[in-house]
Amino acid sequence: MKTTITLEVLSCEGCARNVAAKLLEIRGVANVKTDLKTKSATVIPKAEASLSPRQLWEAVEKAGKKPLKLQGPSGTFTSKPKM
Ligand SMILES: [Cu+2]
Repeated sequence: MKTTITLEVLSCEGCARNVAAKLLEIRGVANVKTDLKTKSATVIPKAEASLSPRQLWEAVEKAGKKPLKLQGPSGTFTSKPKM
């Protein structure tokens, strides 16, 4: 199941690429799609992989962006998930 992360700001392709690259570094992530219009990144896991929402949230922060909301199989979060 995919996870969608909405960011405070995502205004150019360079930043979108940077966010996608950080998310792709996480083990178990198969693909990442970004959308400047909705300021979001959608993470598709590899089959059977269950991703840590906290790790995804932190990857966005490492790319210098602020996540506002994360929605995925483990729930909906509006602050950094604990796990
Ligand atoms: Cu940018």
